[in-house]
Amino acid sequence: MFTKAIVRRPAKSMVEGITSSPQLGKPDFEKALRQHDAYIEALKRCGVEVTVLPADERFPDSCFMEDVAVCTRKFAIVTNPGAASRNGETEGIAELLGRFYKDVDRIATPGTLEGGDVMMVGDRFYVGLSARTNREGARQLIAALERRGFSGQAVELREVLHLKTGLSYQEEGFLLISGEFLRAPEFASFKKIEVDPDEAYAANCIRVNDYVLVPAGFPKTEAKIRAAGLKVILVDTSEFRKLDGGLSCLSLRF
Ligand code: CIR
Repeated sequence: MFTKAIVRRPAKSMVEGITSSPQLGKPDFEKALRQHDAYIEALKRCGVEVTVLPADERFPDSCFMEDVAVCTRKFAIVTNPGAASRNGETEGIAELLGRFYKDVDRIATPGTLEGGDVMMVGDRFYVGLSARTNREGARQLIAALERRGFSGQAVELREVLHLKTGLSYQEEGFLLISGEFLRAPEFASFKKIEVDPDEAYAANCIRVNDYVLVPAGFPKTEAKIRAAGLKVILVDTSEFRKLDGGLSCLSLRF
């Protein structure tokens, strides 16, 4: 059960954000703001109280709040983003999380880690080894989890930006899964909801209490999620997609 979420408003500088999909064009800032409003409303509809942080123009990607921390039911940990232009986004995050948690840890250099690489499945955590999260960062996170009675394992990834770009856990055993992860032995025992390659972006959905937030415009994936008996709220994220950002990236949920 999630009771809280933290989001950061998009900055005008988001048009300079990191992207591997320049062919989608630059994000439209005004439209991104309206989509962000709708995202916050969707989280509220799921029953969470949303803390909205002001935009930080220094960091074009700072609306992708998920990457600066990992929040669990016992503790939170501030990450150490592997993208140089994003590393400073962690400034002030320990103090912010201290308002909600007694126990706030951190990932330290030479470890790098971004929250998009961390998937929580109950008390087990999967940590993607990506261009942003290195082995040392994953090792530190898993050690921090184990000290608090959780467990974790590292997962190699090759094709996608973050682990949760390619898969996302929807509770009740359901795993939305695409591309390189379909045949990965780590995920063999889940009830897989397979995302077709032409809808790969929709592999990043978020389960928030009774609902699954699903990006608008991916009808096959939406239908499969509904067919699994899950309740859907559609949220348009077209402007964030232009920066490789999905639904999970836009918030911390705990
Ligand atoms: C970046 O490349 O860091 C941003 N443009 C997108 C971050 C997406 N975050 C996520 O998948 N958790």
